[in-house]
Amino acid sequence: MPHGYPLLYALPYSPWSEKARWALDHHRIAYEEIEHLLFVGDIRLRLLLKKPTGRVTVPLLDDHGVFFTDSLDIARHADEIGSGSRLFPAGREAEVEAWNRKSEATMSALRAQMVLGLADDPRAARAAIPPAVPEALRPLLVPIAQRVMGQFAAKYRMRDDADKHAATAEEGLESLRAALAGGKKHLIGDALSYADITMAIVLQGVSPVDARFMPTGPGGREGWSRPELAARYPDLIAWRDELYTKHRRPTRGPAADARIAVG
Ligand SMILES: N[C@@H](CCC(=O)N[C@@H](CS)C(=O)NCC(=O)O)C(=O)O
Repeated sequence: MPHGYPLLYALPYSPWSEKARWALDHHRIAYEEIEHLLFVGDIRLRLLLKKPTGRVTVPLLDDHGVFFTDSLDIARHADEIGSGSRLFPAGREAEVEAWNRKSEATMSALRAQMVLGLADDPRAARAAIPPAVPEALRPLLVPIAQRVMGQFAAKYRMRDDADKHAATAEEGLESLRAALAGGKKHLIGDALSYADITMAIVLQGVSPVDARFMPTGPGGREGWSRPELAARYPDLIAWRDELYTKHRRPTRGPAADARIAVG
């Protein structure tokens, strides 16, 4: 589209989409957000990108016909065109990228554990069905929910290293803790960088941030919480909460979680 704002295709509850949104918002870049829908939304992305096969994901930024197909690229683009302080400090880009790789690995492991849990355990799948669905329909929806999660697991090859997800998640959280030792507020220097953003968002899969900042997806707060990890890493959750309070504006009312349905 030649006029208007850049378009951000995003899943409201996805940590990957939140990384891109945060970078754009930090730089006070105006954009229009278009909600991605699981699976059906892929068709729209394929048409846009002229990519009939292979994996398509959100976030995707369409800045007047120039496409940015990865959250890191969107954040870099925001740094180039935006008006906020730099999220990729000069000379420290490699460190930011290393933290982003750590974030990807940790978030993917946490997501895989959650999705495989829903795909393989009918009770978990039943609990993830939105409260608004009438009781009588629930048993019918359980196998459908499990099949959808199974397809999602296949898209991201989550079963390939199923036995490693727990260790990968723990390793990511431990590195974050080590880097923040001594009460440090930032991973690089003493200002907010994309390293902070990318690692703060990992905690969405441990203990979701206040719903005023972003909603939780299928399964709600309970489905996205990992009480055993949250109990082990309260320092990291407190660090994430402080970053949000200082650097991110609430966009939604306190009861917003309740309005989000599956997909
Ligand atoms: N490396 C990509 C990964 C994005 C990614 O994994 N996105 C998932 C977030 S849950 C997605 O698009 N899910 C929706 C779908 O697969 O339909 C990025 O950082 O943008």
